[in-house]
Amino acid sequence: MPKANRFLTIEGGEGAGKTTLIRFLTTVLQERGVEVVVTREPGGSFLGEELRELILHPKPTEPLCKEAELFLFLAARSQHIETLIKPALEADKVVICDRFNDSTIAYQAAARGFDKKKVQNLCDIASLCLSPSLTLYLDVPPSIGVRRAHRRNDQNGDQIDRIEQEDLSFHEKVREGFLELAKEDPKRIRIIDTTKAPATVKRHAEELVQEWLKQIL
Ligand code: T5A
Repeated sequence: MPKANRFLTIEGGEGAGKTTLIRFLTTVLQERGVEVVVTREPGGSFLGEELRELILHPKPTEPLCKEAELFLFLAARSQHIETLIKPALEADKVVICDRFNDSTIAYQAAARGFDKKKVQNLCDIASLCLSPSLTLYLDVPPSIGVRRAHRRNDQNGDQIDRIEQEDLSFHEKVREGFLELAKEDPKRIRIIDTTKAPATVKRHAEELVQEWLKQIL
């Protein structure tokens, strides 16, 4: 496994602003002459994108049980690492990944109710023990984030996905799960308040990433 110090993950609940921020950070890094690979979970490989569709927009004929959901996320991750993340890190590129193991802990353990330690052990297996050296957790109350995600879907003509459809209490548990992870590992997981104006969010994220670049380049 390559050194993972160039591996950056962006985490958050629904509509937290991950996509928006990743676009901005990619530009910041490229302007510094850094080669960047941007990817997402579930997804990032052929199998991962197929699994994404099955997980987020399954055929209505058969509800997806939570155990199958957990293992599909993990399967997508292993394939993603083998085919895209590992080769990019080995080529000394910076990899920015939209979601990774922390999402599985927040969604499948904290919100779906699986035992956290067991899910962490499964994540270690699925991710070949690869861990990011910096994670930006974008924090927003679900009442705001879900509204933003719905508005964006309406504007883009996108369908609301299976997990976005969960009720607010589910998304509150996801948020608590992320905040607990950030408390446990404050050096790696940095919290950014995305109720703030986009310019403020970008400035905070850029400061953290510039600091990180000093350590990894
Ligand atoms: N999942 C994933 C699991 O359950 N387990 C796992 O292990 C993994 C890997 C993936 C789903 O799968 C689940 C989690 C998810 O439910 P996704 O597409 O990655 O789906 O997740 P979403 O949260 O749905 O991501 P979105 O793409 O919908 O939201 P983003 O990217 O966080 O938000 P973004 O940037 O599109 O912004 C949303 C809207 O808000 C505006 C933007 O312009 C946009 O319109 N916005 C702001 N508005 C005001 N102030 C700000 N600061 C703003 N920042 C952005």
